[in-house]
Amino acid sequence: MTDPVLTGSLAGLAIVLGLGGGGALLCRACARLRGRPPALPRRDPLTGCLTRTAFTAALADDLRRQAVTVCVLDLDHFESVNDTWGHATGDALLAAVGRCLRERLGSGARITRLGSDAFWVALPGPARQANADRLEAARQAIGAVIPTPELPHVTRSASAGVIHVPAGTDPAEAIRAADLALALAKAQGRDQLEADAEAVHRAAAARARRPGPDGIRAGLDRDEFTYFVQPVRDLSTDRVLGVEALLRWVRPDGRVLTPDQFLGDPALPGTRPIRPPLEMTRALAAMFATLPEPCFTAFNLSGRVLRSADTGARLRALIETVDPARLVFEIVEDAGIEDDPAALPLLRDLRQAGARIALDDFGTGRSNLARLLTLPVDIVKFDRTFTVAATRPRARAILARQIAMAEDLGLDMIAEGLETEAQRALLLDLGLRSGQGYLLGTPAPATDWATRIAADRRPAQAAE
Ligand code: G
Ligand code: MN
Repeated sequence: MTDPVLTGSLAGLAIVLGLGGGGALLCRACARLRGRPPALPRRDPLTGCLTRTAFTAALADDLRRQAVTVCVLDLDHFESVNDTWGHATGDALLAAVGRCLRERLGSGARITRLGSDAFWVALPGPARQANADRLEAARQAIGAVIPTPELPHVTRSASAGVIHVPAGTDPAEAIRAADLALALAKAQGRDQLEADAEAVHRAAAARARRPGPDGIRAGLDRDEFTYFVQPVRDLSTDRVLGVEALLRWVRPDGRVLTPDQFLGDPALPGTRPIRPPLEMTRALAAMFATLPEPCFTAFNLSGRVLRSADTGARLRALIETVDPARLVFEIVEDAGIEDDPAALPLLRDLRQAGARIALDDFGTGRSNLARLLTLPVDIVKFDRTFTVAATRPRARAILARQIAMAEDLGLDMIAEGLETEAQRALLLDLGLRSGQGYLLGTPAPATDWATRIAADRRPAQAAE
């Protein structure tokens, strides 16, 4: 394809002369004859923006001389455009977005497109706030360039991360900071621009403190990851019905880290699922399935875990050795099962075998009524926010309706995050029978809880 916006005299000549690929070849040959390297395209043919090489060179040059506002902008849910409407439509849309950014930001702006739907923008100059305002105006204008009638159901928004850096900053470092700002904008719900340098600074510091992939791998090699469990109890009798397995990293210095401490925000890039060895998972579930009165073990299945290639084989191996009737799989909010062709059949198989599926954090985010339509579910776990809010009449009204609905659907229910006796009384009053939370037991090493539960049960059995 001939690039209509090639700069450089020889390539330009090829276009003027109407020469196609052969012309370009000819010109490259002329350039070699004249002892000059061929002119490289400086612009991306699709969007008219700078090529990445040209952008990087310009940014490095700007940063040698002055302060620069750097922005990483990403179209929200763009993958769905290519999937639904085809790549030609996706390309047209990107071209329109590129044009929009170039027009709005003017000739002083450096703009390049990365891979597919992300753009880097650099605005040289000291005017931090004015630059951020221009970027925000451009970001907001993007929605309007996406042709509405032709493309129904397309998200017309973009997220952006912005950082203002002084002269002398390493260009790669500036981009990294803008990327982090973008991750924050996405984590806060997309369709927004994040330019709070303080917030970016805090996120960068938190990330630096967090062990990286190498540290996590080393921890896995040293068997430092283990399961804690937290009991789920009958709210009236306190009988333990089962336990939820919670992954913990016990560091050599004795500190116990929770997944959000060692993985960070799941919305931030670079997090990956961590799974203890299958044998550990089996041993844990077997421990509780073989207590005097067996109880279930619930495992959390995040989207990342569900989408991992070997998860199906692991879970099928698990139900071969542990009675599936003693297993619960909790689907957490970001699970993205609808987007994964293997996940739904896997859940159906597990259920067919007798395991139960729970919807975790029910009532928040994407863990909602719509999911009951698409997923095979046996249990809903009401999010902690309902337990906390249960003192308020409005929250009680919402909860009462949800409980009635879950009853109609034949679902079991567990209330999460119980911390006070007052909450227990309110929830019992609403008809909830099972719960979990610090009031009923804190997460602790699995053997501690297995010992306690077994001890609680023996006298009761002896009395029978
Ligand atoms: O989303 P999920 O239910 O899987 O979250 C379990 C997490 O909730 C655990 O890490 C546990 O430490 C925490 N948790 C358990 N009980 C309580 C509670 O009563 N209050 C609060 N704030 N957190 C709890
Ligand atoms: Mn859970």
